[in-house]
Amino acid sequence: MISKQFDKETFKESVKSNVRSLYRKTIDEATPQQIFQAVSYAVKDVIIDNWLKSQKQFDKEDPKIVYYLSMEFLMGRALGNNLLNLTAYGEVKEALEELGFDLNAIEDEEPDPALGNGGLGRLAACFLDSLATLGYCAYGCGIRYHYGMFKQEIKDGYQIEVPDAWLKDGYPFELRRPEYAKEVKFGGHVRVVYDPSTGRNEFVQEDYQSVRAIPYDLPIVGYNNQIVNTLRIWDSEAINDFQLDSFDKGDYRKAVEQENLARNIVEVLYPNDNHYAGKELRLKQQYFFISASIQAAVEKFKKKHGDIHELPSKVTFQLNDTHPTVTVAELMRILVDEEKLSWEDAWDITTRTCAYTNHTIMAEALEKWPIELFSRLLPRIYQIVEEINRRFLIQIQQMYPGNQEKIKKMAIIYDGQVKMAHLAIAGSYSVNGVARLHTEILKNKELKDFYEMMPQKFNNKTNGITQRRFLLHGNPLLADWVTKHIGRDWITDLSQISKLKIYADDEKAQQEFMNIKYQNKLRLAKYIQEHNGIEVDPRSIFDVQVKRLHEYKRQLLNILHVMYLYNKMKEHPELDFYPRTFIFGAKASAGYHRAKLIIKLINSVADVVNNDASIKGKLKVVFIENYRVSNAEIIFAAADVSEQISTASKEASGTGNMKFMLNGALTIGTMDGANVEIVEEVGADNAFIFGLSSDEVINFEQNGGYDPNFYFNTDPDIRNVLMQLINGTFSPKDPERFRDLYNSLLNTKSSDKPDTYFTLADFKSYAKAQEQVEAAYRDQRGWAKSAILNTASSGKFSSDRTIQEYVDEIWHLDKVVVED
Ligand code: H2P
Repeated sequence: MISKQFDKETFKESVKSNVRSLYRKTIDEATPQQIFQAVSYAVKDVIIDNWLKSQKQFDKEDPKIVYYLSMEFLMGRALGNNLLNLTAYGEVKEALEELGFDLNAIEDEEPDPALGNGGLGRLAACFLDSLATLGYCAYGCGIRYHYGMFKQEIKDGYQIEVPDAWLKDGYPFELRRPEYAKEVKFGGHVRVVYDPSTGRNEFVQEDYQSVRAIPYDLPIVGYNNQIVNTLRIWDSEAINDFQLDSFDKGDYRKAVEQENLARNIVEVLYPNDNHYAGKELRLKQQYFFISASIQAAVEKFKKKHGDIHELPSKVTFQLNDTHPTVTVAELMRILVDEEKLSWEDAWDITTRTCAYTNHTIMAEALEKWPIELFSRLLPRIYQIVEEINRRFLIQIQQMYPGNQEKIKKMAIIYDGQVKMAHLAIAGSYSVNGVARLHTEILKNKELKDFYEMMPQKFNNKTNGITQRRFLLHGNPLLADWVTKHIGRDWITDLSQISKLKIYADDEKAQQEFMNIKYQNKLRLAKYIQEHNGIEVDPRSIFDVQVKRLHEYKRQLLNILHVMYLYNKMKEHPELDFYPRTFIFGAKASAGYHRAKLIIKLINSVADVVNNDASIKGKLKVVFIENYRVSNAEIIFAAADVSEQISTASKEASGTGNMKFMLNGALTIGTMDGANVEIVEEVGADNAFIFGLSSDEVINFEQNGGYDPNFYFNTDPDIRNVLMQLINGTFSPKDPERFRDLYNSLLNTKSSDKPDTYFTLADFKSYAKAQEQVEAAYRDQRGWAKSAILNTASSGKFSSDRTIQEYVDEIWHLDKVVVED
């Protein structure tokens, strides 16, 4: 593909000339960062050709478009991924070698665009990759945060948040598109004017502040198909920069305010997942990017189509969680106020255009805006939500006459609050969960009333991940091995990977597979040595838990078990322990004190364990600083064991679990989220399942009966580990340091509700499953077989499969082929 578009020599010239024109340097004078920039611009040049071609083809064929609306896109680095998808990686690597550069080192110069927190944002990124690869026309719409997810530094075992100025050197892959700027209005009040000529009331927003939303487009390169889609992230600028005439008119304050508003809106991503903080600026961010995106989408539609009623057949707005839910009201505003449609017409169009994905059942994630804030910031939008609510309540009453309970539970506006999930459900034609179990819980519990009223809207779309980033790019050794055995088709059709199953029992294949794992463990061990100064044994079991730090994900259970193992080793030096390296990577939200304390605990345990010569290096604990997409690729490739140990029912799906599986790690996990489907695919013999089921957890939640003290009183191992949290074993200078964690597990003080994550209930079955892990690993052939079967059974978990299901069952998009 690449040879058709450029040859090596042209590419080399292009890199040289970029260095010259961008930096007035020759390539031997340029810094590594400058080389990265020059190479990226050369690659962008190639992408632009395909981008233009794709747009022409879209123009010609006029396919239906999905707008994936998301506050977060956790893209990770683009250079390597773009080269792979252009199928130019090898040739560019060679070209750069000829210039004296190492492509891997150049890739490391790229800032990791971290415009997301965790799974939700990374899912959006995988979806864009799959949409382009499958040949569907799609826009990602989001925010160009100037500071994405913070950089995590570990100082004295504690997390420190450092701002991540990812734009400071300029980001070569983005394209500023001022010609598509949109105005977005906040505040003021709405004046109702009767227009006798039409007999309609017109709603005029006055005394508002506004900002100009400027789109920046990032190319999303499909794999080997010349399709390039667009991720459009919006920046904001003041409408009237400092103007003297404002000053004269006494509007000085307003001018400054608008300037500040514009600056603040896109400044920073809220570092909170599964948690709603109720901050005014967050609602501003939401309306800002939604208003701009919907305006642009409607405008684009109207360029080609005369009748706005056709919108649902040409456009879907997919709401990634409730964060973009103002879409429902903004589209109504455009249709009613600007397109002058009747309410009924507008509602019909809106509810056939919007679709909503739910990503969590965590109560603290539910967005509920106080009416006062919502109506002050978005006065016209609030009026529209009120009217949607009024009509929705009538519908509920018609269905359940006299049932006040239903109104209370389902109203969009209730108790002084605007409930975004209810608005999303009322305004969408599809409501989906992200794994089968999660969708069942939505239908039978969390959203039961809505499901009973409108069952036809509900459906499941089990998450997926892109094998192109998480195998082809992240694990080149295994990718080559897979290709050698089954050909290249898996790259765009992961179901093909099941062909590897016939090698599971083959001794040579097993050895090769384990040898590749070993090479990847060496690569990670080197990274850990360089970044943590800890030496780990690549022959030990690499047991990994990487994901955001949250109590429900239960990193605490993991580290308590490490403490328990350590105690056992000390008490029974005669026992034969298989060497184990427990690897953690996690960011904690800045204000989430308990999560940060868990990080400190992990590091404190690491300090003691790693420096205790008596255990002969058989147990190591590593906390990898600043876990993010780029180091994730290295980590997944090197894992033997994948820790997926959330409290059953709490993890909607998980996607890290899928990345581990693809790379041949065996799961130790609860029957939660997509783990259920993973085990179904690979077989229970090739995973280690433990703990309460989601039904048991829900039963405890509804009927009580969980008493952590029972475990504390009856199990000496558990008591011992818990006592170590408050007797200074891991914090000799401050024995009280981990008291809060102790309390959280036993609830002796903080609240009368026992630990809602049921950590102690699962402790012993977890420890038992870990014993099985160790026993299984001793049988190297058996382990290799299971590892191969994990990779071979991961076909279902490609985001290509997920996207095709969205297309078939929700979006109904048309496939586009770009011809030469
Ligand atoms: C969330 C859920 C995950 C899910 C992911 C994508 C919000 O991600 O908790 O279970 O897989 O969305 O649907 P996370 O916890 O990683 O921030």
